Amino acid sequence: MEREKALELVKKQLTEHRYQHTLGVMETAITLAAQYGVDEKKAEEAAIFHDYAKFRPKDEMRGIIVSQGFPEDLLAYNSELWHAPVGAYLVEKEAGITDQEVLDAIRYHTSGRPGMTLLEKVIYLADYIEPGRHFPGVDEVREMAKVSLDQALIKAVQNTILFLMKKNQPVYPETFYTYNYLVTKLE
Ligand code: DGI
Ligand code: FE
Ligand code: FE
Ligand code: FE
Repeated sequence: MEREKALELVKKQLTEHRYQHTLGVMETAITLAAQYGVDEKKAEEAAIFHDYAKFRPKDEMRGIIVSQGFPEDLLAYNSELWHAPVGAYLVEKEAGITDQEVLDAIRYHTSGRPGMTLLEKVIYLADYIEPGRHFPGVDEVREMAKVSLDQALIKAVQNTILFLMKKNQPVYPETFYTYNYLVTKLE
């Protein structure tokens, strides 16, 4: 889909702040894609749509997770996790995106997954380091991203887990599996 058309569709789904975040993820994802040999058009499309479902009502998201047979253990964890798989579903249904690699990059942008593709890594990382992000440690990850996609990704996943644990929040198992996969692979 053309960038302008995709942005028009997604803008209607988001707040202005979240739309600006999306533009940041788009620019960052294209840069990372070029740097690490990933299809730039797929990176652009996945980035534009990655938070498509962010503001859907919880009841709607819960219903989609159940009816589509998505992992129901999601329902026992933070509802912030739900917009990723639900987004992949709605982007196909409502925006007509059919590229499974793009849809998977949306599906796994919050938890990652073992065996994640380069495109999935690019979207996860772009979401974490886009210029609008200001949390502690983000500059270090931005610097690492210039050198190693995997090292930067490990740091991002690690920071996310530590952040949740410091707040006594549960961590979704898939997030731990992603971390274990990334560090085991590098040994
Ligand atoms: O949608 P964004 O805010 O751009 O970013 P995101 O989709 O990466 O993450 C959304 C939220 O999900 C973020 O506030 C942290 C939370 N989160 C990420 N991984 C986990 C998680 N929450 C729990 N409970 N467990 C996780 O593993
Ligand atoms: Fe998100
Ligand atoms: Fe993220
Ligand atoms: Fe995001």
